[in-house]
Amino acid sequence: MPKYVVTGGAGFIGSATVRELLQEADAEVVAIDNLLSGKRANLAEVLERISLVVADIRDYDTVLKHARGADVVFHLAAIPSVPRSISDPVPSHDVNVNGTFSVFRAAADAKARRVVYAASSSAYGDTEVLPKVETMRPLPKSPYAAQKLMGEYYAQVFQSCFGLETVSLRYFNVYGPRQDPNSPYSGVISVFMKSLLTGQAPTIFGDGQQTRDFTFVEDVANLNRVAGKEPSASGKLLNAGNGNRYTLNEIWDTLQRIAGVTLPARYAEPRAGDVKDSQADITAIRAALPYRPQFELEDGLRRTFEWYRAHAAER
Ligand code: UD2
Repeated sequence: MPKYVVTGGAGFIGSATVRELLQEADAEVVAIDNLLSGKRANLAEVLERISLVVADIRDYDTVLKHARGADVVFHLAAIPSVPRSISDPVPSHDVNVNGTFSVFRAAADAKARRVVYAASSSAYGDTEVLPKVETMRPLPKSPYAAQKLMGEYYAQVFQSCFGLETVSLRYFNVYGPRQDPNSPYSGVISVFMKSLLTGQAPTIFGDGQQTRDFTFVEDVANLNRVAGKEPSASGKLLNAGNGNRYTLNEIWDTLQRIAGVTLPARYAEPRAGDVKDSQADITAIRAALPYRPQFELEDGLRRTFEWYRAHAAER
C-alpha cells in the first residue's frame, strides 16, 4: 500500500493533489496543514479516507513522525504571493525557507523515498528570452522568488548529501476551483472570478499586457502524482506549465465572454516585484515524464467559473 504525505494538503493545490492520489484505491494519504490558508472544507468529500494532521511544517517532530514509511512527501505548503513577501517578508521567509528545510530534513531522517517540491516560475524573474528554459540563470525579483529558489537548492543538496530523492517542479501560475479569492494576495484568476460573481470591476495592476502561462490545477495534481512515481524524474528540476502565455487583458476579455457580462477593468500602478512575461518551455518535462497538460486555457476557465458559480454562497 503506497503512503503519501502532502504538506499544505488542505490548500488549493494540496487538496487537488490529495484527491488525485486517492485515485489509487489502496493509497494511504496524510495531509499536513496548519489551516492558516488551507481549509478543511477543501477536503470535505475525502476527509473520511485520509488523515488530516493539523500542524505547522516548521514542527519537525510531527513531520518526521508522519513521513516515516512514506513513499512520497509532496511539499506544497507555503505562504505564496510575491507582494505579500515584500509587504511582510518575515513570515514568508520563515515558512518558505525554514519550513521547507524542516520538511526536507524530516523526510530524509524518516527515510521517505522521495520529496516532490513545489518550486515557482518566479525564480526566473525577467528573462530576455521566452519561453523560459530550466538552463537559464535564475534572477529572482522578490523575496518570494528567492525563497522558492532556495527550496530548489535544498532539494538538490538533500539528494546529493543525504540520499533523498527529490523532484522540483516549477509551477507556472496555477488556477482552478478552490483557489481562495478573498485575500489581497489572492491569485489573479480567483480575483477575476469573484469580480464576475459580484459584478465589481477587477483592478489590473499595470497595463494588463503582462503575460502568464496559466496552468489548470488538475493538470498540476496529475503531474505531482506522476512526478512522485517516475524513477527517471529523481534529481530533476522541471518547468511545470502549459507552454502558452496570455495577457491579463485577454484573460479578462475571455472571462467576460464566458460569463456573458460586460465589466471594464480598472487599472492601477504595477506591483513591485512583478515579472513582466512568463511562459514555460515544457520540452524537458515532456521528455522526463509521461505528462501532457489536458486543459487548454478556455476549457480550464470555463470549469473554474462553473465551480465558483456553484459555490458562490460559500465564498
Ligand atoms: C507568482 C508566480 C507563480 C506562483 C505565484 C504564487 C510568476 C510569473 N509567477 O505568480 O508561479 O509561484 O507567484 O503566488 O512569478 N494582478 C492584477 N490584479 C489582481 C491580482 C493580480 O492585475 O487583483 C496581476 C499581478 O500584478 C500579476 C498577475 O496579475 O501581474 C498575476 O498575479 P498573481 O498574484 O496571480 O501571480 P504571480 O504572477 O505573482
